[in-house]
Amino acid sequence: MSVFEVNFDGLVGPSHHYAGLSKGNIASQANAMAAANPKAAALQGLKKMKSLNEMGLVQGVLAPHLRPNIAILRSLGFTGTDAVIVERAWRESPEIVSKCFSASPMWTANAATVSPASDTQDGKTHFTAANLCRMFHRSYESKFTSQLLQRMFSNSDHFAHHDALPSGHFFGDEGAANHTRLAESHGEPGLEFFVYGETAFDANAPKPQNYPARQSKEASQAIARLHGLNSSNTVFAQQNPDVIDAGVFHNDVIAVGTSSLLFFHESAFLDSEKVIAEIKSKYQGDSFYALKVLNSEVSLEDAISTYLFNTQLLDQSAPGERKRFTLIAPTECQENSRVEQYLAKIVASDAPINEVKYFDLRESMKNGGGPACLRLRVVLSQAQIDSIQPRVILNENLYDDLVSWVNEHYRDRLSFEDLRDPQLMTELRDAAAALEPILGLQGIYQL
Ligand code: SUG
Repeated sequence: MSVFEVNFDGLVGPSHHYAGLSKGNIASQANAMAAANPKAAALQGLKKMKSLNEMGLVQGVLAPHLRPNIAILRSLGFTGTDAVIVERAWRESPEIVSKCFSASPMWTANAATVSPASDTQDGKTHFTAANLCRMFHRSYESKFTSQLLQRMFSNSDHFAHHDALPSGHFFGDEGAANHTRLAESHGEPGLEFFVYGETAFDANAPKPQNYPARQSKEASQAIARLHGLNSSNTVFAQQNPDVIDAGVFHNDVIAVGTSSLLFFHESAFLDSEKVIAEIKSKYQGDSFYALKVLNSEVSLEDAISTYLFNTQLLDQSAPGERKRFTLIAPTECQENSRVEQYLAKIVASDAPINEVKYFDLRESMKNGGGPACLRLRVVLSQAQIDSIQPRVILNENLYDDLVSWVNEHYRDRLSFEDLRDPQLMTELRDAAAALEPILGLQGIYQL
């Protein structure tokens, strides 16, 4: 039975804007209040999805969330009609309005942690929606994310769903951005590698000083328990607190891995040698390759500004063949001569990355979201794929439908001030209503 690593990319929502909402995320802070182009953002994301599909990969789509989230504004004491609520909230706190309009669910690497059937005790694929409780504008995503995942992956013979972990920073969970699965091939039992930013229960353990550690060890351990993993197929490692303070707010900004390859910066983990030794001791197979990038090759600063590690690694090898991977990188990597030269050197070397493809994802990058942030990986067998709603799997028709939908419903300029325009809310709701049948998800937005 064929097994695939399916990338479910977040479709960028029509309220995409820049508001500097994420402390510790340098790009988000730097671009606060710049005008965004939601149409270009969505089309850039769709182009990446189409290209991966054309490379022969199974490509999925995750629907955007409905914005603004009026229920949250009501829960904060704003009353009246929906338009009045937005206007009142704007007058008191434009920041709250922005947070309730955020298109942040586009970064689906933060939607959930997923453990494939071949790793779990009961042989089902497990999903835990991330609570994202460290950032208010993301903390209410998990409710709709859970509903969406349960609707898409509804066959209980194949899939098990868990609620997001309890809120509060002790169990801060940012999903697959801090979770990597390593295995000889996607279909074989794998090793699940969890990277956390702090041990929340231990006040004396190392922690970042300036920026929040968004993932706790306690949260990662809870997810492993929920998913029926065990000590032989898990590794827990602490992210280096200094890199969090330098702007690495998720592990996927400093490391990326899939199947037999882990590509990481030397400063990524608190004790890299020990971490890699533990992975090697638990990994089942002979192909594991740890590709460490030294600071002298690519500085931490260049890694963060170009998102060299927020790239997608695609295992392109046929069974039994020598491993070869394609790297999907943002154009920012190409524009930095040091990073571009490093990548050219790697491709020419014996390391298993054989090709780099660059994509313009500038609109998402300006909020700190690169190629890897935009996708949630779900390893699925053909039988599992056959069990899910087919309109969420990309093909030429769906791509064309989504491009037409974006062209019809999205603005090409959205500034912070525009959020108070009552017409915008109508446009966002019309767009959501038109999207439901395109993705075969009628009623999902309960409009
Ligand atoms: O959570 N940015 C997101 C970026 C998430 C990137 N995801 C991964 N690395 N997997 C965040 O910080 C910025 C929103 C704003 O400022 O308007 C934001 O939420």
